[in-house]
Amino acid sequence: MIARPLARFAPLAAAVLLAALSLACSGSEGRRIDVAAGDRPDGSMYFEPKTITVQPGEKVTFYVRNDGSGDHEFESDEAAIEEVVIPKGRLRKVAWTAPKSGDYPIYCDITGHRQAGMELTVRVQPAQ
Ligand SMILES: [Cu+2]
Repeated sequence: MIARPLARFAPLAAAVLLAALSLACSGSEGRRIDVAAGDRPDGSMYFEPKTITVQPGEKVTFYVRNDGSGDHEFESDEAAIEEVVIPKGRLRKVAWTAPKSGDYPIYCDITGHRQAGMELTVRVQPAQ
């Protein structure tokens, strides 16, 4: 049995707990977006998916996994994402807040990689 003074605060405690839980789940990370980086036997390279759609001002965290045979990078001058190196076989989290509407490239800046296909497009647009 809960003592009366405590029972009075139970709804408040529940609300605080719920708020803390929802923070832990959606959190400051925002939406999780998985991205795979890698290369194929024919020498071509990729980011998957090729196109990602987000809303202006949306907070997201890219989970970039390097499935390739060497190091790769994840960056964008246009979208203000500083270079992050993802070693072979590793995962790196990149937190980012989407800018104003538009299409922004994200790419790997290691020599030859972008030309080999390591570029994706982030489309920033309001919810439909
Ligand atoms: Cu690369």
